[in-house]
Amino acid sequence: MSYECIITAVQGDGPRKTGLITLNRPKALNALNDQLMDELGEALLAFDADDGIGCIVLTGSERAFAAGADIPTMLPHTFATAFKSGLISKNWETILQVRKPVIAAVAGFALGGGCELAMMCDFIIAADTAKFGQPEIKLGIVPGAGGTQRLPRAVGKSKAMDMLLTARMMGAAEAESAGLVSRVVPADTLLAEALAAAEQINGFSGPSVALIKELVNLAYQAPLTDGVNVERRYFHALFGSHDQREGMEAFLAKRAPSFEHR
Ligand code: CO8
Repeated sequence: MSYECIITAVQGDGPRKTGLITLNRPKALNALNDQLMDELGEALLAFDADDGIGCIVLTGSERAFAAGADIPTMLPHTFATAFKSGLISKNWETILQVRKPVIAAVAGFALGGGCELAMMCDFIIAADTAKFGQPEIKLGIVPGAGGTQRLPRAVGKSKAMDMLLTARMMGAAEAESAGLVSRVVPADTLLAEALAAAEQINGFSGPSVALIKELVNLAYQAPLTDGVNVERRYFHALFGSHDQREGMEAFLAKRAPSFEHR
């Protein structure tokens, strides 16, 4: 598949590979327009449907993961056209349909819709150059892809209010201490670190991986007791899998497991 606003590649040496998606509108700091979001949605669903892919890494350039939704595209809209068209691409939340882990590898700016897109990934590995922010207030609008909802859940109310109301950017170290990103690495090792994390996940049993993703996301939606009950059912269910027996037998035999993702 050839795209104009993203680049896709398959990476890795193991039996399950990593789908790598690179946002590629360098002149606009990877601003997220309809075409880019439609291509991204298509690429994400294609990797999700491919049994040879275990994990997806989403990245941008050294200068920007993405500097937000495309401002020239938004400018002419009225309330009526924004509402009717669903401004902007229908594919803004396709990433939430993906059942495989999606790791954001963020260097440079992740602003507005770029920060929201990174927060829709399962975890964020940041380069020490990363800068996160929700500067929509400077444009006379509010975030539109979950920024006011996911940022407080990630960093707490006070810091989220500070960032959303003052439009200040948060550097990588602050983002890590606030819990927005899982780790910070030197910029020149960002992609290698993200691909290594993906490779590690690719080696585990696919059903375990998919269910852990589903369960952690459930922690943000369900009351604690309901989440724990669902977790217990999935825990029991995996005793019907090949990979449970293989994983435990391999541990006791002191050998590496050979998972078949079933
Ligand atoms: N949209 C379009 N083009 C952009 C964007 C953007 N968001 N950001 C930067 N660019 C372009 C600039 O216009 C410039 O283009 P040109 O060279 O043709 O003039 C080029 O990228 C380089 O940018 P700068 O010259 O400004 O570079 P600087 O290093 O001086 O500054 C910044 C970098 C700080 C990132 C600056 O460009 C900036 O502030 N950008 C805007 C950031 C912003 O406001 N983002 C939020 C946008 S609103 C949003 O994301 C809402 C999401 C809603 C989703 C709803 C889904 C349903």
